[in-house]
Amino acid sequence: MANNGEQMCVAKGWQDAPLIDKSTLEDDLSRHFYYTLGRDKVGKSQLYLYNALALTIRDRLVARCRATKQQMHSEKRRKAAYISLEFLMGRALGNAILNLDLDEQVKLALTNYCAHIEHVAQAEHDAGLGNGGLGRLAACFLDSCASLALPVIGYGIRYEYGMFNQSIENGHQIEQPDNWLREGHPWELSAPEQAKRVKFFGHVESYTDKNGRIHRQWLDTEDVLAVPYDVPIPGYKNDIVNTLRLWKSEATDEFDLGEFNAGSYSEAVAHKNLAEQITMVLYPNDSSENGKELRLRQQYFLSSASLQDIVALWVSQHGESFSDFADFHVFQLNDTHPSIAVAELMRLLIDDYDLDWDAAWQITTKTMAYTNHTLLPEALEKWSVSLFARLLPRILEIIYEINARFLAQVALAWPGDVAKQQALSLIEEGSEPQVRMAYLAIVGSFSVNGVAALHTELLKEGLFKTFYELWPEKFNNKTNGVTPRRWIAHCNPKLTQLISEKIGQDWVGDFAQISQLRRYYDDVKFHKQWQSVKLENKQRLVDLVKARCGVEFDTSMLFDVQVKRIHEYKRQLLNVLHIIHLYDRIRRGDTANLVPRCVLLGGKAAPGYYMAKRIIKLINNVADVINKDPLAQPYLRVAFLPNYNVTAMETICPATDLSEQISTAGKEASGTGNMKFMMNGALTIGTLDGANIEIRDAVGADNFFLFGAQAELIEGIKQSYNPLHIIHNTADLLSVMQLLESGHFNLFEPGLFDDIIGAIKSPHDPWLVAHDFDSFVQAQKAVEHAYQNQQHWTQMSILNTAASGTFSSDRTISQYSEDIWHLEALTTSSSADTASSN
Ligand code: 4GP
Repeated sequence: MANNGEQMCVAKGWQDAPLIDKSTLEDDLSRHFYYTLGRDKVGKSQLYLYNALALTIRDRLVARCRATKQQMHSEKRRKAAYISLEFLMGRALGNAILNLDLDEQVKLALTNYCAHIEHVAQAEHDAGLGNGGLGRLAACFLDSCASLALPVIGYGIRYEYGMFNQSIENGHQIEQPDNWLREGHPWELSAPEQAKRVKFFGHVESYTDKNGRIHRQWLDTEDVLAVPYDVPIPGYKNDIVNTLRLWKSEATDEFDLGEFNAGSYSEAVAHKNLAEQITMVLYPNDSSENGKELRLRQQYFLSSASLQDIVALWVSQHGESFSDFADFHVFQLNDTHPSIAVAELMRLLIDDYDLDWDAAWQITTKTMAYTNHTLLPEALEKWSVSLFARLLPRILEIIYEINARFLAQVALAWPGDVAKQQALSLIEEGSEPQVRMAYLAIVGSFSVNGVAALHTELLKEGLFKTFYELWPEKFNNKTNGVTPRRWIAHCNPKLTQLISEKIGQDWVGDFAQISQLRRYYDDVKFHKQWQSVKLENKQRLVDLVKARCGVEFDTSMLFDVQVKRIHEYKRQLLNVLHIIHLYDRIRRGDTANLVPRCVLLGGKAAPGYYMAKRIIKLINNVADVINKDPLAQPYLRVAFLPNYNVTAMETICPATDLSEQISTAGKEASGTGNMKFMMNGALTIGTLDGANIEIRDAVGADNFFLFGAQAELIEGIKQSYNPLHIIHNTADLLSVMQLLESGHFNLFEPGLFDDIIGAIKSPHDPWLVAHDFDSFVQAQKAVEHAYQNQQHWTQMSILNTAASGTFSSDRTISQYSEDIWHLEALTTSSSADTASSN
């Protein structure tokens, strides 16, 4: 160290700086408010106060992040990289305050500004860098990795525009750009000196070196700079702060001066614009293929920059020997989106570091692991070979070589079976040949996992059957989880306090302990406390629904909620049919056993997904008719919450009584909303799909409202599916369909729902809406019956929370670490800061 004068000079005094204790928080806040931001008044939006507070908290994160990095890199240590095109982070402030245990100090410091944390927090924009489940899972995983002190770095894209903002106009979804960085993003720190160059276009040539070895060279490329922005990820009260590194694309040169001087201003900046386009916007499609060139560019940009980053760090620390690189690295590919990393790592090792094919392949297949998130065939990404050839010619060559060697293996396993070779080839033949990205991921990875038990089985039996026959050892299940920090401790403080009064506070960090709540199953006093927490949470949701939808919810009614992406397989349509059925009953005066309920739906539809958008319109029209009908008022209220996002869910799930998880069996890979609701004491009405099955097993069949066809029967049902027959033989459904077809919900918009009606009646309806209707209605009746006995309902609610221990992402991440990553936890020093503050 002594002979590195420069490093000494920069780091002096800070290298071993204390982690900044709690007692200076108040002073730091005013310093940032007055000096860093130059303010002396708190504005209406409290934006500056929020920024000052975020910077104050960030100081504490930075100090811990540095210490974590030192530990992570000081010795040879195995690390994981979680590579994902999506991280649906939501807001950072409240979560950071919780994890750093700064609640009290923040409250106190804010009193100087007559401000309250709940209001200040509103100034933060959601970091909506993801579409739905897959992106939010990545965010929960980062929290768990840090909380378990695991050396894991997240790699993603710093989209300028995240998930679009949704508003509802005349019942229709309207999309608006999500300019989330407009007011700055105080959490990130950029590191332009660590930027990487990513190649595109160009062509490939051979050259022979002085030893007579032939190499391939990717030449005349159009390079783009990847600039890292680091977001700190705090662990829960353990002083570990991991990093999420998000890449922003920039032009390698600001602009072409020659052209600029010649007067062609627009041409001069064109290159810059093209480069910056890559990370401009998140693609708003979940579970579906995209096929756009820009998307492939995003995928390669992320994969290349992230791998270069890791390889560069390795080389700087250990030189250019890669013999034990695979012992110290593992790359978890979040779905097929970054699966091009398989070919990119090969390219880096072979072209840049001179490894031969076999050595590079050994390393690649020992470091790559792939998670699949959906069974929907349309989500299995494919890219046209011609696009690949133009955009990434060297990568296509490598994919061809991987394929040739792989097909030789297939030929050995199934001699003479050409059909097998065609079926498994990484290249799908046809008039427009395609690269099958999921196959590339499977061939290049040592681990392939599904995200719930049923999902993994269905992958093995269906989508990836032959791969499973070839490599059964690669396949494993990792049932999803969600972080109890954000999804109870942060979003449901009242429940958190109540639970902690009973079983102590350790459950937040060690969620298996939540099962101790079972002891209070018969405790009537506890039931009352549980109910009053729910009531307060319901009031928060009532306020939100009133403010955002103008609909009056009533806390005394059952809160029935379905919030998630709008997708036909998730069957919001089935939910609407049930709502119409309830309305129909009210109109007929059949209200004897009707339990008054407020139904909330929310979620975004992919902008190009016609049916999903029509379903949103139907929900809104039905809500409108029902909410205006005085007959319905005492029994039924319906709202569609616009712009459903992470922050909205933080108010929704603590207030929910009934969680709707009603996908067609075999279609929802896992679900994670189902887990958030369960943790907060909601009961589930659901099909035997995804993680619902495990939820039901955990809480017991008596505490779960089951309905619908089972996955293994679905194909059989489809063979002779006759929805018209079902409709005519199910009085309730017939009546619902008649109401729908009469135009009752689209009086001035004739024909508006014809396509929806047609889909329900179609013998080819893949979602079997009509088939499951009656079973759904019966299960809803069981819900009503159960809700009438409030004491028993409360007991079931307590049991749901108590049984949710296994759905913590800490459990999931421990399994990833034990079975796939093989990481050793870092040393934590959770006591240090606490001691200094006391
Ligand atoms: C989702 C699945 O649809 C959901 O079942 C699962 O819980 C989640 O991933 C996390 O594993 N898939 C996507 C997607 O979000 O874009 O494919």
